[in-house]
Amino acid sequence: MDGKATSKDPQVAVFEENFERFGLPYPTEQDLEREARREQRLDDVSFEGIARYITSGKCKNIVVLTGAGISTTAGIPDFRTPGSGLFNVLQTYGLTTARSIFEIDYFQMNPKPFFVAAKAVYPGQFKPTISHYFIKLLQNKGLLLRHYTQNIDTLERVAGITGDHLMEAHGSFHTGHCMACNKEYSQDWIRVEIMADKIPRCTECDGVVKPDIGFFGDPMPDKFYQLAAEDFPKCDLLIVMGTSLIVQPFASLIARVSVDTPRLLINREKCGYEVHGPRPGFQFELKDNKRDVAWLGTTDDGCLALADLLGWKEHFRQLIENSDTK
Ligand code: CNA
Repeated sequence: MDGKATSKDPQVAVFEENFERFGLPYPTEQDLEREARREQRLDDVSFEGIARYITSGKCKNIVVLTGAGISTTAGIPDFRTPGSGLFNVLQTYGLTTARSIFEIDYFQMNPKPFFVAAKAVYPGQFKPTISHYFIKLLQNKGLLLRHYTQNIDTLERVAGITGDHLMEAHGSFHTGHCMACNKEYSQDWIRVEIMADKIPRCTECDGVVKPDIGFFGDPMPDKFYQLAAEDFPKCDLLIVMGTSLIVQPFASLIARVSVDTPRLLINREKCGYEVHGPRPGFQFELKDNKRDVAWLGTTDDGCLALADLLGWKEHFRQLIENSDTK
């Protein structure tokens, strides 16, 4: 994953080059004007308006973007929530930013905080949340074009969202590699070491074994850009849940849908005003806002409320009831 980027940051140019290289070029002035001239898609710029749009038959390709906030009710701490975030846990190690634990230079110097954090989010200990099942419900209804997640906890897979509908933008714990000799290790082998509070060490050369999750400064996988180029031009609703929209280039995805595409944020607080993409971040307060809606509260409550408005309450209940991970 790449880090927080400012508009002057040379990293932003690198992301843009990659989006362009994989087929999602920066829009021209004319493109933006054409998009802006299109008819407003929501009959009302509200949560209810979004629900009516989903059931209107005009909304067929929903892209969902998520972050750590959809997994906090599963018991996995996020980075930023005061008192419970990994941030607080890691202050024990004298780190001033949670980001340090996912920085390769810091990891090479001191891998311990990373493995403490990894233990907290390691796959196999947690169950998906209502929010994960809502995304699965969108898939079952044939409306989910893709779910882009920043999470590394693999709970979307546990909820049954299939690999072809999923982009794990920051990698996963599925495999790991020795930092010195590149020997591959399985998730199960690494799990045993991490759960025993050990730093996993290569059986061949004693190098540190790092799970294959993206660190700050690691390039995003090509697949991330390829899928974005495929998905964003046809996305007709963007749902963003449980993320502070700080990490780039993920955050810039909200600016890759056309300027007439409705966007719904379900989160504890508003965010995503400045995302350094080709189009504006969220513009909830703009006088002539035609498409951005914020629902504030927990993502689980937001998903339940939306399912209700959509008339999917019973389907949703059944899906959660029938999941074998209850
Ligand atoms: P973040 O920066 O910690 O932001 C989380 C956001 O979600 C904040 O705006 C919170 O207020 C909000 N939030 C937390 N809980 C809820 C809730 N129940 N309902 C509604 N909103 C809530 O996390 P991001 O995902 O934006 O940051 C990206 C990093 C965090 C990624 O690189 C992840 O890999 C990394 N991370 C992942 C996990 C995981 O896999 N579960 C856990 C912690 C960190």
